[in-house]
Amino acid sequence: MRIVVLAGGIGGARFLVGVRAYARQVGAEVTAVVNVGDDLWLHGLKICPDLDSVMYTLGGGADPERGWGRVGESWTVKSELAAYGAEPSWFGLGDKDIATHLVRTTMLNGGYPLSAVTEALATRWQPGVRVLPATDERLETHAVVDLDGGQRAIHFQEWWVRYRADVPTHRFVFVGAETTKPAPGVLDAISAADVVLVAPSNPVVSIAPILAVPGLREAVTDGPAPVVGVSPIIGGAPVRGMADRCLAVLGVECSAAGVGGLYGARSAGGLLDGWLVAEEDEGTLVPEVTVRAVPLRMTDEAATAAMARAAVELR
Ligand code: GDP
Ligand code: FO1
Ligand code: CA
Repeated sequence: MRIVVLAGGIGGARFLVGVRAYARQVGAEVTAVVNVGDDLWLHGLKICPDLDSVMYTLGGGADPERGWGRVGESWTVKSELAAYGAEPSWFGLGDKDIATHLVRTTMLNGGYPLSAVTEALATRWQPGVRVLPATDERLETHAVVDLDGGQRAIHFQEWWVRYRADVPTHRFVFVGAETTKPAPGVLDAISAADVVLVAPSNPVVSIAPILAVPGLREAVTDGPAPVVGVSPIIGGAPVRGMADRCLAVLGVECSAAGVGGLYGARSAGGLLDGWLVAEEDEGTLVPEVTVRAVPLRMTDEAATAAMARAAVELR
């Protein structure tokens, strides 16, 4: 069996740990197609938060409390940058993490595409699943906000980290998306898949930018594989993060039904055939989508593998 997972950062990464465990039980191959809309250039370095969350988490090197960056991190470079007054001061790079960005940036400057760089970095981390960026090209999520008396578009990281999503926001824009194409391997993986899983990632700023890559959404919706999503919202709230604020920008209710409806039924021009919701959300209805309620808290690998199994079996 071949499983493709559309994934953002922490929710995607933790889900992939369970999908990998399930895949080992049944002898399946897993390909993760990961959001790049959060990516940014900082201090001359290319940072890919969601790809790194996936790689570090699957490789056993992620910080479990923060959910991003490396475990056992030190912050010498960050404090040295602060001593120079180097901006932005609101985004902190750890020393160990910086090594990743140095290797990545050197390879990108040497002409390698992000997908090849990601594969090279994975040689160290051995994630056990194929990790592909959604696209090799620049696609940046920006938020259109009211700031300093005017309307401005700011980078997703500035919106999320600096303003904590707490600024009047009109919409999100996936800058550059229209001229990107899926990274090598993405369309082949989708067309060869037996099932496409949508991880319990932020639907607005993790999954939507993946689907904004021209041709990618169509490959999923028009492809042979059933599409099953897993709700990141339990009992009307995100398990962590600020998906509630992101959904509010779209005018979508923060609930399993709200997100299921946002994705919509594949049979009605949307994305999903199946929608896995939490036990707490039993009775959730999404028109023309098969909904099932199971435990959805990714507390450990076994619990998450059971989620992956339930998702695959919903197809
Ligand atoms: P980010 O890019 O680091 O923000 O991570 P993602 O977009 O991949 O995932 C963020 C989402 O993961 C949030 O909306 C959370 O609600 C969701 N999430 C985190 N832990 C859990 C969990 O244990 N179960 C479920 N169902 N969702 C979770
Ligand atoms: N999130 C923060 O809240 N503050 C930070 O200083 C920060 C630094 C950072 C550095 C590298 C990296 O890969 C991720 C980092 N994040 C930080 C997380 C990042 O903002 C994530 O994209 C968001 O949490 C949403 O996906
Ligand atoms: Ca993200």
